[in-house]
Amino acid sequence: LDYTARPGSTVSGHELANQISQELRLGQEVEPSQATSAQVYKASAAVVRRQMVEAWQRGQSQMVQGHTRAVGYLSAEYLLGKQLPNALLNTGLEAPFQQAMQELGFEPDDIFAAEREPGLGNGGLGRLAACYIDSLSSEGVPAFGYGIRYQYGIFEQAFDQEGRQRELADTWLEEGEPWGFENFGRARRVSFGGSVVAEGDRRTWQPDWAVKAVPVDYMVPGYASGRVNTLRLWEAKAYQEFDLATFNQSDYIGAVVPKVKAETISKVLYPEDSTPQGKELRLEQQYFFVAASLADAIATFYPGEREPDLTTLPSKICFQLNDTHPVIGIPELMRLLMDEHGYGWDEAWSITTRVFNYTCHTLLPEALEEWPAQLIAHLLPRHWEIIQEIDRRFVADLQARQVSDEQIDRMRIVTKADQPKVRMAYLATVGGSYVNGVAELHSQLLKDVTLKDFSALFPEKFTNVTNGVTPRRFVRLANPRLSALISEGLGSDAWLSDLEQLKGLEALADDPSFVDKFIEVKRANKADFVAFAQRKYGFEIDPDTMFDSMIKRLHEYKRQSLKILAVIAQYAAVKSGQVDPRSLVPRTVIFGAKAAPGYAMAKETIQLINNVARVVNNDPQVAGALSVRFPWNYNIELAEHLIPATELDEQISQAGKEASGTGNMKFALNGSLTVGTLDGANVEIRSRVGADNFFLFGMQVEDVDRLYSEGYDPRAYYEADPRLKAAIDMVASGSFSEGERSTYRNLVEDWLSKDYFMTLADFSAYMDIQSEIDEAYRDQRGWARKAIINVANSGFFSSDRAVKDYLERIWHTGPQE
Ligand code: 26V
Repeated sequence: LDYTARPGSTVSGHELANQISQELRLGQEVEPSQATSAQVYKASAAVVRRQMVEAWQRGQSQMVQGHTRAVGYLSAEYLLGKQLPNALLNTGLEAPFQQAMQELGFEPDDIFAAEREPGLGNGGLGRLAACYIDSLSSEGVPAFGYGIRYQYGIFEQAFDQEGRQRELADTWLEEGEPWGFENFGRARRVSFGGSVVAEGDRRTWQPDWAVKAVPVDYMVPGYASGRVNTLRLWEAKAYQEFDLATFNQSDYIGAVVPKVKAETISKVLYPEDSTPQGKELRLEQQYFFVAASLADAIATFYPGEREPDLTTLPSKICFQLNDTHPVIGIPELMRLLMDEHGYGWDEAWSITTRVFNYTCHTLLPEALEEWPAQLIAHLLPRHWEIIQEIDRRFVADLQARQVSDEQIDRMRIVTKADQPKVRMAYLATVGGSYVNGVAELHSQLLKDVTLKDFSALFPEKFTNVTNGVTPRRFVRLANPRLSALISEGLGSDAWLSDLEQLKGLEALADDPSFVDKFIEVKRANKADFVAFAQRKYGFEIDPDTMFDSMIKRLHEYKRQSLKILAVIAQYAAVKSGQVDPRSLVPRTVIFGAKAAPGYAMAKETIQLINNVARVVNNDPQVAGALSVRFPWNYNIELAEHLIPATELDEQISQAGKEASGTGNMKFALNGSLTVGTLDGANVEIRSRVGADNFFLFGMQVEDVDRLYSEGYDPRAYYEADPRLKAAIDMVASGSFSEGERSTYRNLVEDWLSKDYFMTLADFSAYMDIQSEIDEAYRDQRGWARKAIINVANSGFFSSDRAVKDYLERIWHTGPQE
């Protein structure tokens, strides 16, 4: 055992128990025998955190003194999930903790349950950031995660009596939180507004208001790597928290107005995950965390230097822009270099373009951020000047390359219009070294469609890094039974830091005793989920049904509609007597999804799913054959319970719309089979696990393009497939709204007249593949064999591999030397 690789593993269970007791007595003034789970959790977190401090400090000083380029991951979102189990695993303290809890008389699961998960992200993009900082530490790379410490994370979802979504504030900080360390000594001033004044040939920004950015530092322990990096999340504070003069005039509210205004910046995560809405506060959030982070990185690598040689910055650190949200960092670094450090444009530009790289996470044109120039000019006048200059020089460069005026207009960073806009994706492409998509297909479509003009002129900038997920959280912690079986099958647990080793399981797919054990693991995981769902949601789920899950944000392109229409069609076929329910493979169809609060169509879909569940689950005619469950408030905790129990995973987006997907990877690694379209990373999963072990259906990108250009008429599909007609008619006639025909009017109208994502066109193929799936499932050992082959061939989808790809292709750095 390499003890330095596991900072806590020299500690015995007894010592750990003593430390936790001490922390309870001295830190919380409670006798261990009297302590609540919440108190034990808090004390345990403090003790575990202390175990990491030494490795953390060692890593920090090696980074600053060493010559290994660090990575600064700039992301507006980190969807972390619970910290305690992960910290215990990565530090080697799992077993001592079990012993300590036994000694103190507590159940570890009760202690874990006391933690509120930090939901500081919307979905895939935020969870990816969390996986990448885990892998960066696990690979021993000096790195920072930079972001915002939202006081309220992604909203808590509830359903009302009618099955509609209600949003409640996520009060994760309500009782404090033991992991973050408020590092007041590293606070930075972040300014806004005002104007630009010329002094000779220098232009400087005279802002008119500012907030204090205070970092809250989280340790990010690597898995058995001995490295602990920092996730630095900024919180906004007022410089003058309280105006005594105003208070003394009895204006008690007025006295705290500046405090409220400043703190608003880090108050809440925007819950939209696809359609940016040009909100001033959101731009303030973006600039706030990026400006603080850049200044912090410079202060870290040039400590105490008044006139640092920033031409060396690219050898110290590079910044990854996680989507366009932090792209304002490009003009901000230009401003710092020119206005604060006296560099000329060319030198500043050379540094800037070598420091930044950009990852695009979408293909939906409406999801690409464009800020009204007026808003930028008002909030960040100096940045607006710099952006215009970047644009002017870029256009001149294009002209020099003989690019046509028409193409130049398509490529401008600042659009030519009465109300010009700044296209952040273009600014990122021009202002950095590399642009990458998040799966092969997505990167190809970026080059061919979304950023076509750019890739034609600057092909060397474009690359792909297929997403990955951390096997520690999503296999080892979420699925201990499967993990033990994998380690048994492979003869060691080395796969946890080298996931391609899973390949060794492939031979065991033909070993009957291994297959039996695999089936037993899934059965036990299903039983656990049944108990969890009973406890948490009051659901009565039959474990002897196929668990068929679709968990992801609710979005039209992801096509939860397709799934629910197929369920309704099946139900309608039973009701009309066409199908004998006893002939069906019994299924529990499980949805998890949050809709953006302003997304009407998505909310109507949620309401429909809930009401289909109500009707179907209460109909004795389908009892035992079909049920629909919609556990509310889908989050990391629910994912960790549901994924290991799932047998069929739904990845059914319209081809060419899902950039990658990462749920698909988590499911395959946990031994579910996928039903999916050729979209995002599904393509790569299928090619690795083999066509026989993946349920492919539906149109491909070329079919979709052709159908758009021919003119798509959804009604023709409705008329052509009686199963589809029956399903839509059932919705329209009020079967899921107690006879009220208007409840789902928008949905029905959209299906029949627009259906932009071609749900109806893929319906028949989807129904047909579901029958094939039923047939495959009847052969339980054959199904298990396919699932084992999925696990064995999904090692590629580790975030460790993804991070290594970034290191090699984009960051050009590696582990701390
Ligand atoms: C956009 C916006 C717009 C303004 C409001 C807040 C907000 C937050 C996020 C986004 C970007 C959404 C893009 C996104 O989440 N993409 C997902 O990224 C995953 C990780 O790469 C990928 O697996 C999914 O396919 C992709 O949809």
